[in-house]
Amino acid sequence: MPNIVILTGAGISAESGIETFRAETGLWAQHNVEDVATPEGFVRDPQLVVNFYNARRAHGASALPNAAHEALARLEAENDGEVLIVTQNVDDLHERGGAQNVLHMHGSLGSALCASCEHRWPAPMEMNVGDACPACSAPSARPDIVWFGEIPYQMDRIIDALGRADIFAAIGTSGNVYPAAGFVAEAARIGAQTVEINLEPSAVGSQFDNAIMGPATQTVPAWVDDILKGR
Ligand code: BJW
Repeated sequence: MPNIVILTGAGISAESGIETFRAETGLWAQHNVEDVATPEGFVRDPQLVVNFYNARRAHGASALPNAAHEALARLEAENDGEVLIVTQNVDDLHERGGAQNVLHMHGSLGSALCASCEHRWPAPMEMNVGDACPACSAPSARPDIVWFGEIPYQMDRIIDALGRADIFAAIGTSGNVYPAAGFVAEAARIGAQTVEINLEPSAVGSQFDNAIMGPATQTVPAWVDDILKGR
């Protein structure tokens, strides 16, 4: 009955039709990251940023969870030990695939955040610049997304779970963004078995004990089967 922490990235949602960031034709090839994913970019041109996330919210709503999301939900339901899914993704495909214990360390498209009082509420499909906060009425709504230079959410809970993990798996993430890219080192330090599941080795691939290469919709269900059979 292993305790398992799973870190997921954009690659797990790629086969659901959601673009990754760093692929040749990915989101960062189409948009300047400084403009759309930093607090400074939001101050400079809030309309550009709100439009960027409105488009991704609409696209995400029409995507469906795939076999990899569903396999992780099955692992969560059937494993005797704890399973925590830490996702860097801002879509809700883990939840719609049936998972319940999901932590969105980089925020969620489905949530709005008040930049004045930090109140959160469900984001409308189309946010507008200057939307009023329902708690304090300030015209300070922003997408509830962790941009570069901001502190990822629930780090204490993540570090605590890593400290109890017997297995750490990173699925579909390029290992370019910290602190998530540092989780493998932290898990290895406390003696967890580590596995990378990806199309190709990530930037931190050499730090994992094992690697499973291939599309997530094939590799993740097979890996979950092996874990549940105790292999
Ligand atoms: C498939 C597949 C298939 C494809 N099957 N696989 C240490 C050193 C240097 C810099 C830093 C450092 N620590 C912090 C920093 C600064 C910075 C950082 O990391 N910069 C780097 C660029 C160097 N980090 C931050 O600013 C973070 N904050 C921070 O560190 O605060 C300080 C602090 C931390 C902790 C405690 C106290 C203080 C915040 C980072 C915020 C990241 N935000 C973004 C955008 C917002 C979300 C959004 O708009 O969606 O988050 S950036 C973007 O990258 C997004 C992603 O979540 C994130 C990771 O990308 P991901 O998921 O890995 O996607 P890709 O595209 O890179 O990779 C896809 C992978 O899938 C590839 O490997 C493919 O092979 C694979 N794949 N198809 C399987 N079918």
